[in-house]
Amino acid sequence: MIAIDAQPDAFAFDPERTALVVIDMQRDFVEPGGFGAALGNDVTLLRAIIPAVQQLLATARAAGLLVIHTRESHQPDLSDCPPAKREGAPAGMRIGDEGPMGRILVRGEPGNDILPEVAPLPGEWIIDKPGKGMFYATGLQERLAEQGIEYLIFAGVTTEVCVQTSMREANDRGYRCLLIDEATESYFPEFKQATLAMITAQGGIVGRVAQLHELQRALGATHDRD
Ligand code: TIU
Repeated sequence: MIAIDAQPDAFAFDPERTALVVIDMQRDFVEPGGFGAALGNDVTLLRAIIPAVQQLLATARAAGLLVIHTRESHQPDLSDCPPAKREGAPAGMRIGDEGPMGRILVRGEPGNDILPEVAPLPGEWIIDKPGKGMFYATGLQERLAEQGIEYLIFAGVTTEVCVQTSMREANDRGYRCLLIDEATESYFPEFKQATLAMITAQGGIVGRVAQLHELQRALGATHDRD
């Protein structure tokens, strides 16, 4: 077991039973001209975490952790997209509508791809999820159980939507969860800070939060590894 400094207190984990989960680092959320930008968001905030996610991936890969990437995505016929999930956005910006990078949040469209800078390597898991959380309708829990995974380290976007939802789902399923501060971001900086505060309040009610260098030091990586 390894223990690292975290908030509100140390996060102890066994690397052999730990997976890194990178949530939804997709072109549609992070690139200019994508879904996130079309909704009026400033994507430069999200792009700023790309180096940290790259370093985190390098650290996890070097340590032999299971690496999992998720994508928020739907079938082309939208059979896995409940009407309630489409209804909120203005016409032309709904899931399945034609956007600047193809049909919004539809599997196989260019915008649905993971950013090339943080692309999965062969053998890493890619989980397509129709919800904000990574367990809903994905079969992930069974796959993690088969691998004996008990600890999950989180990164990705956006902190208060898909990252937090996935972390809460994981916490309810008994996983011990850690979020890496520099490797997650929101379109709304105050929402990120509020989310970190929510996660770590009440003795770490949803998990723990650590700085990237704490994990790198524990796993024997250097700070600027890429
Ligand atoms: N991945 C994810 O967080 N999906 C979202 O829709 N996030 C927003 O902040 N909109």
